[in-house]
This record gives sequence, structure tokens and C-alpha cells, in this order.
Amino acid sequence: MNFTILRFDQIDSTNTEALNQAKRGADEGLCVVARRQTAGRGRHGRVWVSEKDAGLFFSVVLRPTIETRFLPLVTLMSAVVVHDTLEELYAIDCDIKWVNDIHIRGKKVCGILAETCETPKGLAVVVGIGINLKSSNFPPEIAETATSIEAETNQTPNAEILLQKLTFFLSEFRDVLSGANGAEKIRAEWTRRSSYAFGKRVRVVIENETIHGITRGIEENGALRVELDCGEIRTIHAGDVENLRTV
Ligand code: BT5
Repeated sequence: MNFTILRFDQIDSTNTEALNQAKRGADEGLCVVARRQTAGRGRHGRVWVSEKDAGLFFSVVLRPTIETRFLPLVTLMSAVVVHDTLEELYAIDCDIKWVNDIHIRGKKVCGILAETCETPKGLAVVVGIGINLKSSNFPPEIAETATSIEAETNQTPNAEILLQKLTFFLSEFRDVLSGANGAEKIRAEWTRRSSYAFGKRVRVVIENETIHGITRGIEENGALRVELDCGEIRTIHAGDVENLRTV
């Protein structure tokens, strides 16, 4: 995959810009990077804190050639990419919290937001990744739950080197996902790196319902299986998973 990088000092959201570019026909590999986002977003309209130079904020246009039912695996693939990048560059031991968070010692260092749109060239998926470089500007609402590469390693990461490695792994794992048995391979890669895949006691908040149970692996499309205390297996497609304790 060839990357074309569009840089902004400030933008509302790199995902919004990448989606607009995709709708105008941008090729796979278009990558929007910003030093600051004024309307960085997470899932369900949540805010992604994006202070100037405090994080790497970028979004890549993908045009995956996979079956539609496997599209949710793009998020899992991206989590594997971030996991391996942090491990290789900084020797950070991180965990993937289903489905889109990268954690270090239980704190969130990165969030991933994959969004799709119809374009003249077919369906595009925009993968947005926010990684905290520094923690100094965290507002109180995330100060306890968030961390940064700097806080974990005592070194100030170089955003360019980080972006280079991320795009390298993104290209590699994109090819894995699109290749033979790609979906199965990405599920296996994700499962190997996430403590949430099996045997984790979790609380899941789904719209106005909260369930408790133990994780029992992921479905074909990446949905999480949770065994309730009564023995029933529930499949979680969207929702927030909160770790209660490991069993
Ligand atoms: C996510 O949503 O974690 C996806 C975040 C994706 C951000 C990237 S940045 C580049 C691209 N452009 C965008 O506009 N977005 C993408 P979610 O799972 O809904 O988590 C959001 C929650 O994470 C918030 O409600 C906060 O609790 C917490 N949070 C917000 N900013 C954070 C930060 N910088 N570090 C750690 N946690 C944060």
C-alpha cells in the first residue's frame, strides 16, 4: 500500500477529513495527520482529547477487498498494528481491550475509530487512530484513566518515526486481512495479543442494559462472546466492556 500524507496544523477531525477525501475518490493509503483536533471524536459521539502535539492523530483511507460481514475486523486489525508498533519501537507491553482500546497497565494510551462511507470507487473504511505522546495536558476527566508513551517510557516519542512504523504494520496487516483466510488470521493475531479474548470477568454496558460475565472468545466478525453467570452466551457487537477482574 502506498501512503500519501496530508498534514494539518489544526483540523476538526482527521476522520471527517479522510471520509470527505474518500467520498471525493481518494485512493487507499491517503493519510490525514493533524497536530491538533478541535472536534476529535470517539465512538457514540464521545470526545477524543486532542491537544496540540500531545498525541499523534491520524486517519487512513482503506478500500478493503473483504466480505462486508468481516468489516468490523478492520478495527481489530488496527489494534494489532498499534500493539506491535508500541512493542517494537518502545518495548511497551500493552493489552488490547475489546474492541478499540490499547491499554498500558490498565490505562488507555490509544483509541481507534473505524468508520465507513460509500464512495464512487465503492465502500471505503477510514481508520482513525489517536495515540497519546505526552500526558501533561490531560483534562481532569481522563487524567486517571489515560496514559501516554512518554509517561510509560520516560522518553519523548518522535511522532514521525511512530507514524512510519504504524503505516508499515498497517500495510502488512491489511494484506493479511485481504489475503487467504485473512479474517481467521486477524482474529488469531488479535486473540494472541488481548487479555480480553478469554476468561476475563467483564461488565458490559449496552445501551440501557448492563451485563456481567466471562469472555469466551470472539465470533467470526470480531464480536465478543460473553458467558453470563446463568450460563447463557451473549454476543456483544457494540457496547462498552469494562474489566471487573481477571478470573
Ligand atoms: C475511541 O473512542 O477510543 C476512539 C478514538 C479515536 C480517536 C482518533 S484521533 C484521529 C481520528 N480522528 C478522530 O476524530 N478520531 C480518531 P471511545 O472508545 O468512544 O473512547 C472515547 C473515550 O476515551 C472518551 O469518552 C474518554 O473517556 C476517553 N478519552 C478521550 N480522549 C482520550 C485520550 N486522549 N486518551 C485517553 N482516553 C481518552
